[in-house]
Amino acid sequence: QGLDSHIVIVGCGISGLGAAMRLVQHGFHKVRIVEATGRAGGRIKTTLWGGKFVEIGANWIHGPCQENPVFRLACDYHLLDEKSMTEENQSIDVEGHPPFVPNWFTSSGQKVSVGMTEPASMLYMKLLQESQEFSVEDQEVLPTSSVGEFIKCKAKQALDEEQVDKTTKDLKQAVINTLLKAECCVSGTHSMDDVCLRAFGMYKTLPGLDCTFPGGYEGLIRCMAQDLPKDIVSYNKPVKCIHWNCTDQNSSSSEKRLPVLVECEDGEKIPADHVILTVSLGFLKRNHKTLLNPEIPPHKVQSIQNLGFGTNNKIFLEFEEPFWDPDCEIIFFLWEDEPELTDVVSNLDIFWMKKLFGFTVMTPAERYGHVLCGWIAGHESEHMETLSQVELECTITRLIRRFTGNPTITPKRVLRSQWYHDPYTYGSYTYIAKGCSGQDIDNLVEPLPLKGSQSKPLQVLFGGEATNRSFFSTVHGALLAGWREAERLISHYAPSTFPEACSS
Ligand code: 6YU
Repeated sequence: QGLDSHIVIVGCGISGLGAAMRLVQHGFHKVRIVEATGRAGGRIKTTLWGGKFVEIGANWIHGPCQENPVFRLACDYHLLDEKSMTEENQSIDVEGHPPFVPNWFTSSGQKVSVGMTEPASMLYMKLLQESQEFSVEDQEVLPTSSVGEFIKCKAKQALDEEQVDKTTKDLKQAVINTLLKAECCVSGTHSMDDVCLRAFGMYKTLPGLDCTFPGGYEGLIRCMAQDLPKDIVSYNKPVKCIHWNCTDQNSSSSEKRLPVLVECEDGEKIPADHVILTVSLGFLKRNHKTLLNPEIPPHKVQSIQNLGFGTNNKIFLEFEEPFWDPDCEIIFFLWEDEPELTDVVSNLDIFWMKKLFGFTVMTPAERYGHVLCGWIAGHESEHMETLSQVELECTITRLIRRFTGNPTITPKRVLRSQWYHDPYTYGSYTYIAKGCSGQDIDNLVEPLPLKGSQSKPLQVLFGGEATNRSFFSTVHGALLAGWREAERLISHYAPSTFPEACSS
């Protein structure tokens, strides 16, 4: 009888697709995915740019090892290159920070040797490591409430204690500022001062040296979609409101028996026994008041508001010739005029570009040519999205000329992502904001109606990247969250077969 349940999945990102695959594999045959846009993948988005595949959204499989379900799927679908699949690659453990070979450039147009930047980089990495070691369970009073304050406070102490000249000290401070801005991109936050110190260790890294998809991340989405029954996804169908605990007077008699009615923007109302909601936390923050009727209970709303959802964008640049070393994998820009330890800029309109910490080099060059991927997080990134293409190109060109000291260098092509202004995402990914804890994620996950209610259970379930306690902000976190909610329904209807409902 359970297999006849009508299940609507809202959102065709990897979480929604993963939930659908799991349900269909277990015999549920009335599963439908409703997607607001005209494509599958959500924040996995590959585009062809000048004849090359570039990733507008997710870039890497973070921690490609057997424990990572995205890696396993990608291997099964033969989407990775040989090197990424080797035992050796899977066993390298870099704890989330791949050891990219760097080139450092300063705002006065100098290239600085790695030897000169290394002491500050090592101090920074040591402090970052320390900031991950506070335990969520530990009740001790923390030195600061945020990761940013902790790193800046400790770094300042270390720099003050050192007997070095002002130039050396300023260079070290500039290195730490650049690495803090890079960390804003990793965490998807405006400032590391907004990221909770107590919960920073909650995010778990997996072994394996991060790898990419030679044919684009979206190839994974295409393979997953092909494994689903035809026409299971309805595209260009934004959901307006999910009516739950529902006794809609206007519905026909057959619809009346179902407790949920999914109202779409185009007027269609889809009756359902269960809905799995996989929209981004950014979308929920903006729309939670109207997306569910009755409204989401106050403690869940509080957690939606408290958890962080920030912006991280990319700016791709293509050059005729590289200005970086042949072995360079990452380029860092050092601003020499910042008077203090900081990861934010003072005037967005004028100085937004100071937040761009640098570029990763797209490798191998035989595949990409000479392409860099710039990274910029926070409100500065949101501001960058509003600029015209011409203004963006002019500013970026000036920036590159200044840092390389080459007054004629010009990128051939510039392409950016604009995740904050995407009306079905509103940002990039989740972070655990100051004052938050894993409890906020647990609150978000809690299905509706809440436990103890007399109504039909499991009417609205919550998936998506933001609902994964250990792997929020990632593709594998999103996939596991989709599977978790599918398994919640499977075990609801066949408790003896699936005693463990929530495994992630
Ligand atoms: C990863 C990576 N990566 C870069 C950038 C971004 C992200 N991530 P989706 O949003 O995909 O799907 C929801 C769907 O719902 C969508 O299709 C909507 O259109 C639809 N929808 C919305 N409203 C609707 C409505 N009303 N009706 C119907 N449909 C509706 N992850 O593993 N590797 O390299 C990166 C990166 C620029 C933007 C990433 C990366 C994040 C993933 O992309 C993201 O989590 C998943 O794709 C989300 O899938 P989903 O299905 O949940 O939602 C210590 C500590 C620090 C913690 N962080 C460290 C990890 C670092 C994270 N790495 C990120 C870095 C990059 C570069």
